[in-house]
Amino acid sequence: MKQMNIPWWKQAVIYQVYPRSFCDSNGDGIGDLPGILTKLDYLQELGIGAIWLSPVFCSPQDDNGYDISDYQDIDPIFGTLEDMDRLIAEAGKRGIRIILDLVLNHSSDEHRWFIEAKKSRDNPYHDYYIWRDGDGVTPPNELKSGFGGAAWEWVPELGQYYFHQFSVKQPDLNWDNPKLRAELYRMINWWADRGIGGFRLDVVDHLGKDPDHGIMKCAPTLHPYVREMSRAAFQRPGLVTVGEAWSADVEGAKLYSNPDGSELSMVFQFEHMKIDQIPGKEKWDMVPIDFVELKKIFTRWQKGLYGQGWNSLFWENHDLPRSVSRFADDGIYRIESAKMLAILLHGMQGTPYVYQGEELGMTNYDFRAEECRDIEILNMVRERRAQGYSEEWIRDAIRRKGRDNARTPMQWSTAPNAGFTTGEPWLVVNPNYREINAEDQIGRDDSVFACYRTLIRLRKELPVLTNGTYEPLLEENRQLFAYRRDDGEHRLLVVCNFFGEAVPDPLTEEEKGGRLLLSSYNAPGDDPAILRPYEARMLLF
Ligand code: TEU
Ligand code: CA
Repeated sequence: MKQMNIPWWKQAVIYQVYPRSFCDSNGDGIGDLPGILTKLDYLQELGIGAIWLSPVFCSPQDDNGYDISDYQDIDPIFGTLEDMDRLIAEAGKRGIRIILDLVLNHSSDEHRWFIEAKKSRDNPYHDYYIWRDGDGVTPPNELKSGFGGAAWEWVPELGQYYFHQFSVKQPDLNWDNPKLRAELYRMINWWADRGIGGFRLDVVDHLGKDPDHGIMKCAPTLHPYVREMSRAAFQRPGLVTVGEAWSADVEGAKLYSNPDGSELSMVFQFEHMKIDQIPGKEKWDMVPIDFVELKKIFTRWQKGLYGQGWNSLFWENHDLPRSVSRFADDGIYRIESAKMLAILLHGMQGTPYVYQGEELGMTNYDFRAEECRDIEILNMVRERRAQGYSEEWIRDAIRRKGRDNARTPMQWSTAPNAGFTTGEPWLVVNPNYREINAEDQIGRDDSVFACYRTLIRLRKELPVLTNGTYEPLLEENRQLFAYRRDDGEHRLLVVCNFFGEAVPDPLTEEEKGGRLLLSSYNAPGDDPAILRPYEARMLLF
């Protein structure tokens, strides 16, 4: 029942692979491309249309590959260019496209361009980066790096500072230099010619900036640059592009995802991900989730982009904690609540993304600080210790928000190290793999995996999921998340109990006559007018 004239990515679900933690083929403890190749059948069984691959380019791995030293080669820890070609081909045979993760805001300080740029002020590559004169004592201004400390690093040989929004090993590229931009577009086309199906653009909102005026992102140059890049590299049939934009609001997203195709296919926006954070503070400084506000955020995006843009839908990625631990219950209702989150999100309009292990209901891990590997966590620990925060506070912050929660190795089976590696894993394996693993879940129809598989299939079969309007229901209800979709032919009703207490269902009458497509429970309850803890229902009319 494929609809004509609709881009594939409006009916597909995209699966994010964090290569380091997915599957290790050679026992060095680090996941790699040959490892991914052995899991393509698993992904085909799940039904996904594309893999978004976190960076596998050459990199000193200061930020796990988000610091690239060669955009046109594969880091030896992950494999070779031939492995990538094989991955493209083998995935293609299974109807799966490969989406690469382009980090264009910055490169590694070990990139050839930066090594050249540092040699002298008149080196041809000098202007590929952002330099300001100085005295080595007072940086050009107060701007801070995202990973702690000043955003300016002194280079004594040049008598200049360079600008870096992330670590010192991630110098910002100078997007105001047309030569640099052209060089990046050439590189993107080189990958597209190799058969790459799309690109995820890291921190796309940072490409336009004005550091002299304290502006790190969304400068007036931003959208012109994105449009130029789109004209130069993205106008190929079927190519999907998704920008990561923490700053995006609905109006901004309409530009990025303009249906005229002038910029990108869609952006990741993070409003729902900032909901447990004190405004203006860091992600570690948390407030309880305002559930009614959470619903309003989804409504604003669903209605705001309807017909005027395109949403991406996600609960997780490699920077975020596990959704079942953050928004639901990773204890006794882990399975029901993981399914509830899935049904809730996958009933909406947009392209859903599943982050590896989310389809199994993988959970956060209670890290000791010494077990962490992420540069962001390590910086936070250093800073907060210096500020006198207690060890208990720090550990709790890591457990709730640390990026390594998402990066513990994929839990394949009950074999040692969850079947991820035969060696020593680069990051601790969550010991709950004995209970939570793919091998156990693939075969059963009551698993979280089975729920995701069904949702992915439904999206291909039911046009209302792709095209239907979105109408929020019970907006002020403090426990239920409910909405209706309608495409003129079918109606879809999604009703979710977002919490761990049973609650009367005010929509019982409305549900009559609908066909239950999917529920977070395997069997109906005694009283259909009661929604059990984390009970979710998706009905078709
Ligand atoms: O993340 C963008 C970003 O702004 C992060 O600092 C984000 O705020 C943080 O991870 C939330 O915990 C992207 C990548 O997704 C991330 O992995 C990289 O570290 C970062 O860019 C730098 O490339
Ligand atoms: Ca390996």
